[in-house]
Amino acid sequence: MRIWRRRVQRVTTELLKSASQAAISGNGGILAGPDISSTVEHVLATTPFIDIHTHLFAPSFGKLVLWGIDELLTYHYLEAEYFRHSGASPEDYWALPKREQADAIWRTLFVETSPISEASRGVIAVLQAFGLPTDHTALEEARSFFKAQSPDSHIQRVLQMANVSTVVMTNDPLDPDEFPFWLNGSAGHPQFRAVLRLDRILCTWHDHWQSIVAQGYNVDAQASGASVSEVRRFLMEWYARMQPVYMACSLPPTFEFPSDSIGGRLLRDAVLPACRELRLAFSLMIGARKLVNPRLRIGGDAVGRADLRCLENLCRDFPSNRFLVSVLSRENQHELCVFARKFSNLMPFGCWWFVNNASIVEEITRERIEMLGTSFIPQHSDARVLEQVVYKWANTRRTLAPILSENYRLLAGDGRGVTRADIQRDVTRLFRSNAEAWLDLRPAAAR
Ligand code: RAT
Ligand code: ZN
Repeated sequence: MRIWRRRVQRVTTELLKSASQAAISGNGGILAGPDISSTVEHVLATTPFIDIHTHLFAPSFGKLVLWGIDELLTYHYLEAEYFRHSGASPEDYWALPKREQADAIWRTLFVETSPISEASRGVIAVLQAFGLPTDHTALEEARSFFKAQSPDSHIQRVLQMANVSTVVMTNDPLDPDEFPFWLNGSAGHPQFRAVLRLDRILCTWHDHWQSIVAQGYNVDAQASGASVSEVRRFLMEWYARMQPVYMACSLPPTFEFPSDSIGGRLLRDAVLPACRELRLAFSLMIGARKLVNPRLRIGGDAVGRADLRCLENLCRDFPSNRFLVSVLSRENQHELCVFARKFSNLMPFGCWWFVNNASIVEEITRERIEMLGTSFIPQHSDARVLEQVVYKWANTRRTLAPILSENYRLLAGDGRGVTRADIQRDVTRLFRSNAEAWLDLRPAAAR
């Protein structure tokens, strides 16, 4: 982070110099070739992102708020890598207290090997950002540092370091750990906005319909009779409580629409009408094959290629609904761009989980720019541990810089010079305005 700040200072000085030269030569602020990259870097560094999908929680969610080195090390992306490198039995690992799990991961992935994977480099980048040692002795000092932080000021500092203005949470009204916080009314926070997540309703109804009954709604195992209107009432009441900025569901690659399954009916007859009435977008994250290795718990999901005709059908048959979509399979990315060109009620977002690696992010982002210009949301962090936003957003800015610069140079070569104002407008669109147009970010009082 200090490196990034120094870079911003250097780039600012260069920009001031070239701006005064441009004024003297009277070229209307058109950037000369060599100034394009430095301007892009500066604009990327100074424009705050709206992080439209995370698993972070506002400070009022107590034990659900994850931060600090032990949480960073036990991130499920790293747990999966740990099992691979160590050959340890998952059952033995799960039996350990968190601190010992973190010790084991540190030893295996950070001491006995070089932390060069995307997720392990992220931990190193976080240590570096806080001015902590990054060598194999770093763990204890990092623990003392994070222990000494007070949560509220630490949260503010981290969001500032990542230059993120708003984070969107993932809020499951049927999660027994989470819903008491909502019922106690302790959830509001201007920078942490809610999302009404519906996986348990749309994907695993049979395991969860009784929890909806327990909340006072008249639904049954087959979602028959009054169930659809009761689910709709459930959504409206949770909307009033959470003030979500959209509704969402993660779906398997086998997801089809239309479908006579319970999930298909509830989506068509309860969720989509509620989204229309509330003017909320519906987010589909498609492609996770749940628990292919259940011994790895949350790290045990894999990926599958989906048939995106489900999106074609949704976007065409429900033109008054808006769909925010991320797909997990690399093979589905091009198709998603094609559908976005056909349907303006479809907004591609983010490079998710197994496609959130610099090489694949670069490929996807280039493709999106070539096919969609600036009409997409390039990234979300999917952070689960607070400090992850620092490295995830630094990575995004680093990957975007050469891609945008190259596109502006191509544009200049084709005959249209670019100004700083052009670049700022485009980056603002990618980082903020597209999200502002698709998410209901108004404060509760203004709804
Ligand atoms: O990327 C992840 O952390 C996954 O575990 C999933 O949570 C995914 O992001 C999702 O929201 O379903
Ligand atoms: Zn997620």
